[in-house]
Amino acid sequence: GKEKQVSVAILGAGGVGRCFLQQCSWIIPQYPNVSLVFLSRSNRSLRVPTWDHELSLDTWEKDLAASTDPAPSPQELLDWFGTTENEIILVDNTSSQDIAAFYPQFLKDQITVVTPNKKAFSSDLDLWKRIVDNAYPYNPDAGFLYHEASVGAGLPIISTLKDLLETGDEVQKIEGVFSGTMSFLFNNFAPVEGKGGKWSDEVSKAKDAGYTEPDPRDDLNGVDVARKLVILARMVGLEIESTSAFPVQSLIPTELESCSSGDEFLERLPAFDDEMEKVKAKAEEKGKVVRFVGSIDVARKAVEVGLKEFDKGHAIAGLKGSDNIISFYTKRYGSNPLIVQGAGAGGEVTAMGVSADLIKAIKDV
Ligand code: NHO
Repeated sequence: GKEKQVSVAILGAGGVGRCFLQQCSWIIPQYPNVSLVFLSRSNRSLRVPTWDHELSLDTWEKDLAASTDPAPSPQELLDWFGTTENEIILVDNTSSQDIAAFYPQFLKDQITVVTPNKKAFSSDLDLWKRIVDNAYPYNPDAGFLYHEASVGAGLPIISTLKDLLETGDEVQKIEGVFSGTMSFLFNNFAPVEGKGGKWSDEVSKAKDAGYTEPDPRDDLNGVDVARKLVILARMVGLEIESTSAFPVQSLIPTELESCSSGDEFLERLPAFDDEMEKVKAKAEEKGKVVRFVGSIDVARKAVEVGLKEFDKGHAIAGLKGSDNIISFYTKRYGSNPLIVQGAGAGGEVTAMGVSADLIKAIKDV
């Protein structure tokens, strides 16, 4: 609302968090009633001394580095929020399971939560139910919840699905390329035209471009795609227990499953390039290309994640860069699905999903 004082607390200043803070330095000054009051990363935090102060969006990096305050626990944060009448918007740019597990308490205490963190919505079903039950509108007195960037970065996937459902459409199937990393890898490793690069080289490039999760194995094992499908499947009413409740194809060679770090994994990956070459050649023999896709068949209650071969003329085969493409097949749209396509990974576009949610939250609280 316009009259209320709104205090924004931001957790996490990594790849997405930094870009988000940059975007905030443009957004927040446009709203005179909104100020930044808290900022943390895993080992440090900064907070305003009293609620009428605000943190600087120009010098946050230096200020945070100079701070000696550790990051508070979620309970400590909640207690601190309890000392003001201001509306609080909590932005969780971490990938912390502990923070995600605390969303129900934040929401119940009328804290609004904005996040790209997939863990809250794709871990066990019980946590998801407690989050939904404790958020507006199921609990009319609770905080609002926004997580557009948890699927498709800044693309309107969650909001489109919500609009379809809330206007009474019947969603029959959702399918597409849900991983910016996988899209980048296959578009470059097995392009429609030309030979394509070496698998392990492309994996390193995706990591350097900031497309991958902090550990690239979280993308290659299919779990990142599985998480996004769990989020969407639950929204359409399928009670999926977890990402292990359906088949997920992993692209991690068995021998490398036990690597102790992402770096060790990247070092040893070139020895397995031949295996991926065989997958590429098999599709090529049929005039096709291979892509990593996910689908939700609502009537069959079936979720699937893995490699599939596509004709070279197919929209999925022709994707570029780190683009996602997601098709919603519904009763209203008939045989021509509603399609959303565009960049699906990386700090800037993911932060945009979070920033756009922040603006919605500022208007709603
Ligand atoms: P980083 O760079 O590891 O940053 C995490 C930050 O959180 C660090 O500053 C760390 O110090 C801080 N932190 C951790 N625990 C904390 C705690 N308890 N208290 C305070 N701070 C804490 O991770 P990213 O890349 O910035 O990601 C942040 C979140 O956004 C994660 O939950 C991630 O899953 C989510 N996210 C990222 C991306 C992306 O492109 N990087 C996307 C979506 C969501 O659309 C993107 C996507 O799906 C990418 C995917 N890999 C794909 O499709 O290929």
